Amino acid sequence: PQTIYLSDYKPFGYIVEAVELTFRLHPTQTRVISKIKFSPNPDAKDGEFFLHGENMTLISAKINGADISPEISAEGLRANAPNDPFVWESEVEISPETNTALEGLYMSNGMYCTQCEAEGFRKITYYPDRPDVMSVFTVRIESDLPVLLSNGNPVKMDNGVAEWHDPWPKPAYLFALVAGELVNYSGDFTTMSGKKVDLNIWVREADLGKCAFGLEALKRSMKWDEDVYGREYDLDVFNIVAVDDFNMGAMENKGLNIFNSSCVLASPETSTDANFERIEAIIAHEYFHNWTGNRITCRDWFQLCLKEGLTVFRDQSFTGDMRSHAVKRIDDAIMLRARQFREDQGPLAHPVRPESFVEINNFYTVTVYEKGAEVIGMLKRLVGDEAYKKALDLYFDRHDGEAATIEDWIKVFEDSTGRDLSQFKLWYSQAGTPHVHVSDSFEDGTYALTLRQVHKPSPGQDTKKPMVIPVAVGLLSPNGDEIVPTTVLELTEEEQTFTFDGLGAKPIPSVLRDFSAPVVLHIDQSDKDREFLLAHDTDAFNKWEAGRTLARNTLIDMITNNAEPNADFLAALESAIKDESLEPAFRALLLGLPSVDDLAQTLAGAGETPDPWEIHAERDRLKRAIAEHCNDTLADLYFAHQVQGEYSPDAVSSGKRSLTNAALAYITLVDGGQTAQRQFAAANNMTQELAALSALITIGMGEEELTDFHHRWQNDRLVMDKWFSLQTALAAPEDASGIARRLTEHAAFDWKNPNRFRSLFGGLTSNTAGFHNPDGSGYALLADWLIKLDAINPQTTARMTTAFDTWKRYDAERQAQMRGELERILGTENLSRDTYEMVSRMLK
Ligand code: HT7
Ligand code: ZN
Repeated sequence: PQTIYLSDYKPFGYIVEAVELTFRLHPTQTRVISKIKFSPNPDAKDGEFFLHGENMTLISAKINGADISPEISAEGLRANAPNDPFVWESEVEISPETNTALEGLYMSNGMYCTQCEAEGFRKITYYPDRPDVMSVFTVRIESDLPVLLSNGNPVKMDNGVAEWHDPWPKPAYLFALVAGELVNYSGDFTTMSGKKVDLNIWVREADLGKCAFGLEALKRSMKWDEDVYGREYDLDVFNIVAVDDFNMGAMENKGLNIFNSSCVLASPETSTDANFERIEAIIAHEYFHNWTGNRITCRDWFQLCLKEGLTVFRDQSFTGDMRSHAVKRIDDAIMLRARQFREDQGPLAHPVRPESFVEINNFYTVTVYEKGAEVIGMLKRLVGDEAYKKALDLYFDRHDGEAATIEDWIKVFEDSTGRDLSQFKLWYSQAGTPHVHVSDSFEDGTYALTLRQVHKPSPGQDTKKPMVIPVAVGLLSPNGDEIVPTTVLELTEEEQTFTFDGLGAKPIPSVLRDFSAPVVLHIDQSDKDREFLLAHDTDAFNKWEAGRTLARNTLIDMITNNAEPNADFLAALESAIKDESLEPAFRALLLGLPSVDDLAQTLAGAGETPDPWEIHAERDRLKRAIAEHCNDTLADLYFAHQVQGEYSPDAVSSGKRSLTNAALAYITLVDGGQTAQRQFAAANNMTQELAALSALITIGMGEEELTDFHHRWQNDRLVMDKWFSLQTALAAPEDASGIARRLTEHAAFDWKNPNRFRSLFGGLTSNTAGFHNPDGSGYALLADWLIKLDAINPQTTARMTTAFDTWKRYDAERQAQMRGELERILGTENLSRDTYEMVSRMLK
C-alpha cells in the first residue's frame, strides 16, 4: 500500500465553484447524478484532473455537455479537462445495502445514511475528495421514504423529492444524506443575534422517548459557544440523526450531525450517569465543530489535530463548566494516561501531527484528539486566558471559510501575543510522553526546584529536542498553608532550576498542578509528604494525585515485594473520603485504584516485566483491605449520600451516586453481596442497577440478576450492549475468554453491528488480566474475530487491533503468542489496508 507524506502536499489543480447532486435512492442501485462547476486554480502548478471514486459504476461522464471516456482505476478517474471554467456531469451507480464498511452511503435498519470523513465521499460519486477543496452544495433526494435530509437549509419538500441547499462552502467529508422512516423530537434555539433555529433529533419511533436530554444538551452547547467563544450558529435548522450501525461516536456534517445511537439516546431507565455525561459531551463536541472544523477546516488530513484537538479542548471546558472542573480534569487525566500514554509508549506512537500515513482512518487516535487537546491547554496556560481569547478571535476572523494548517494556528498566537512559539511547535512533531524529573533543595530561606526533561525514543524518532513544558507549581508550608500560590514555571531547557526566596522553612511542593502538561512526573516525595498533600493541597488535581500515587506505590510494593497494604495509606484514604467539604464525585475518584493496565504500564516503564494475573490478584487484595479497613465509613457514606426522589442526571446527583456506588463495590467484597442485591432489586435507574450488577459479578455472583437483566432488556439494543460488555469486562481472569467465546454464540451477538462487536470484545480487552490469559485463549479469540470482521468492516477492525499494542511489555510466552496472532492476522488473504497498516506497525 502507498504511503502519503505531509511534505508532498500540493493544492488541487481546480477550484470547485458549485456542486449539484441528485440521489435516486435504491438499496442496491442508487443513482448519483452530479453537476459540478470547475475552474482552474491559479495557486496550483499542476492542472491534472483526477477525481477520486471507488466501488461505483460509471454510467456517463460529460465535460461541457459532451460525452467523454475517462481513464478509470480502482482509486478514481482521470480526464483531459479544459484550462478554462467548465461543467462536469456524471452519473454513477452504487449499492448502499451491500456497503458493510459503513463508509460512504450505506444502510442501517432500512435507513440510508452517510459517513464521509475522512474519505467516504469518494464512494458516493467521482469528486476531488480532499478537505482543501471547499464548495457550496445543492442536493436533491428522490425516494419514497418519508424523511429525506441533507446539509444546510431545506429548499423544497414534495412527495418523494427533497431539495437542500448549504450556503457555506465545505469539503466533501462534511457532506451528509439521511433517508428513512424517522420521527423527530424538536425544539428551537434563538441565537445571540435573535435568529430562531429549528432543532431536531431524528430517530425511529420507538426511540422518541430517549431524545429529551440530547436536545437540551444541544441548546446548552449552542449557548455556551456564544457565551465563551462568541460563536453563533449559521443555518436555519440543526438536525441530528441517530443511527445504530456506526463506526465511531458521531459526525459533525454541516447542519446534519449523524450520531451513533449510543451517543445521543438516553433515558434514566436505560442509561447510566456516565452515559448522560458522555452524550452531553459528544453533542457539544459535534456542535462545536461547526466553527472549529466546518467554518475553518483542515488543509489536509495531517492537520487533523487542528480541528480535533481544539474541539476536544472546547468540549472538555464545556463539561467542566457544566459540571465540575476538578472532576473533569481528573477524569481526563486518567483517560489520557490509560490510553494516550499507552499509545505513546508502544509501537503505534506518533506525533500529534503525523508526517505520513497509509490509511488516514488509523490516525483518529487518542494522540491526535486527546494529546492534541492537551497541547491547546498548555498554549492557553502559557499565554494566559485573555491572550488565548484574543488569539481565538483572530483565528476565526482570519481563517473563516478556509482550510488551515497548524502553522496558521501557531501564527495567530504569535501575531496576537508577540511570542516566538517555534519551540512550542515541537509538541506537534515530537511523539512520545516527556518525562520530567524533579529535585529540590532548601538553604537560607531559598527553595530551589530543579526540573529536567527526558525524552525517550519513539518509532522513527531516536533523538528529540527539549520542549516548552508548563509546570504549574504551588508551595505549602509544613502547617498546611499555601505560601506560594499556583505559578507556571516554563521549562524550556533540558534542565532548569527555579528559586523561591524568603521562606521560613522548607516547603512541601505541589508540582504539575491541574496536570498542566501531559508528562510523566518523577518526584521523590515521601509517603508522609503525599499524605500531607492529600490532606492539604488546595489544587484538586494534585490532592487526588497524592492519593493515587500512594495507592500506586503500595500496589507496586505489594506486587514486587509481596508487601502488606500500606496502613498509612488506608488511614489517609479513610480520612479523605470522610471529608464532607469535598464533593462526592471527587471522593468517588479517590476510591478508584489504578487499573491493571495502568500498573502494567508503570512496571514496564520501570523496566520490569508485568504479570497481569499477579497484578490483578494484588489489586484485589488491596481492594479487600480497603473494604475491611474502611468498613464503617463506607457504610456511612453509602447510606448518607443516597439520592432520593426522581432520577436526574445532573452533576450533583450523579456525583452522589458515583460515591455510593464506589462504596458499594467495596461493601460487596465483605458483605456477601446483600447490599448490592438489595440495590439491584430496588433500582429505578440504570446507574443503580448496573452498579449493583457489576459489584455482584465482580465477586462471582449475579447469575440470577444477569438473567433477569437480560429478560427485561432483551429488546433494547443499547442496554443489551451493556449486558455483553459487563460479562466480558468483569469476568475473573481465568474465565474471561471462555465467557467471551460463549457469548459470541449467543443469538443476540450481531457481530456486524460495531456497537455489539465492541461491547463484547472491548469488554474482554479492557479486562487486562482476562485478555492476557497465559494460555493465549484471549488473544486467539480476538484474532479469529478480527480476521472475520476485517472482511466486512476494516475501519472498526483496525481500531480494535490496538488491543495488541502492548505485546512487547509482557513475558516471552505471552509475547510469542501475541506476535503469533498478529502474524496470523497479517497473513490473512485480502486483508484490508487499514488492518494491514496497524498490524505491520505493531510488528515493526
Ligand atoms: N470528526 C469525526 C471523526 C470521524 C468519524 C466519525 C464517525 C464515523 C467515522 C469517522 N471517521 C472519522 C468525529 C469527531 O471527531 O467528531
Ligand atoms: Zn471531532
